[in-house]
Amino acid sequence: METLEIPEPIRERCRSARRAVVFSGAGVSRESGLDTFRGAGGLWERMRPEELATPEAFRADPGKVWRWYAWRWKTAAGAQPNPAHYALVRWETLFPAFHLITQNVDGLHARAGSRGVLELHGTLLTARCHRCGRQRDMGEAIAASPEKPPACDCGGLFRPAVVWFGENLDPEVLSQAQEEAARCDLFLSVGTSSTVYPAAGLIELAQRAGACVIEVNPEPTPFSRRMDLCLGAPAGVAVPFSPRRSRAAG
Ligand code: BV8
Ligand code: ZN
Repeated sequence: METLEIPEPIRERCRSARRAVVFSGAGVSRESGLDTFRGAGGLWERMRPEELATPEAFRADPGKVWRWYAWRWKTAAGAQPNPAHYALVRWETLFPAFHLITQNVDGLHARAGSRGVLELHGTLLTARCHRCGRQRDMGEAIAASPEKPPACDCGGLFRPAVVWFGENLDPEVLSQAQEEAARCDLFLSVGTSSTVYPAAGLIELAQRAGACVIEVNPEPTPFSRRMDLCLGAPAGVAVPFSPRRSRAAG
């Protein structure tokens, strides 16, 4: 079902929900002017992930990987949060417990005002030494060395503090995300192709927990057929109009 109409039984489940989880992906930032990864016009249409978003790629050509992330950092720094980001800030106040879990590395949820965002795939805003783990501001690192990754005092190279393919997610962030997905009663998946694991596994955890699971995406995903509701619209349109807990429901 691809509609913005929300059937009454789903509205009721949203109104009575006590633990809500939102799981977001690149589509949420599309209306801020940032490219998605997959799908029409996505970043991966022009380049292969294994050429850029892997530790092997960084070892083989650190300059190429650094310049790509410098470009993405500049694009993200110049972008503004959109109505979907702002609507999700309000979601914090609508439920007794609320968690925002994102695959995005652009920092736009926090810039909109969301608190305690669980960033599953790290952040583009921080650089980290690949050898000793020292961290510094990504913007400063790019300004100091725009063409190649700057060297750390330990002799290692700085890289973006994101999670590349083949790398483990931060175990604490992942386990908190899994815990919240497994005990929520409302789960909104928004702007994600739901193809990258273990992140996409959160949807299954919420389904197994019996949560009401809603997807917001103009295109179908591998999970669409198993959703309680699919809203086939851009995030900036659908999220602000998504069902909320009404005052009357207390
Ligand atoms: C790991 C960060 C252990 C950096 C990214 C199980 C099964 C199969 C494969 C695996 C598996 N477990 C692990 C794997 C391997 C791999 C994986 O998932 N591969 C897939 C692709 C087959 N996973 C890993 O490697 C993970 N690590 O498992 O560690 C391990 C250790 C050693 C060896 C093996 C395993 C690490 C994955 C982290 C990858 N990091 N990026 C960076 O950003 O550069 S991935 C990248 O995809 C993105 O950054 C993002 O974080 C992630 C998810 O993408 P989406 O956010 O969903 O974006 P996408 O473009 O795909 O979709 C956008 C959607 O928006 C579309 O559906 C579109 O229709 C929609 N849209 C468009 N406009 C709008 C919209 N929606 C709403 N509104 C709009 N306006
Ligand atoms: Zn170092």
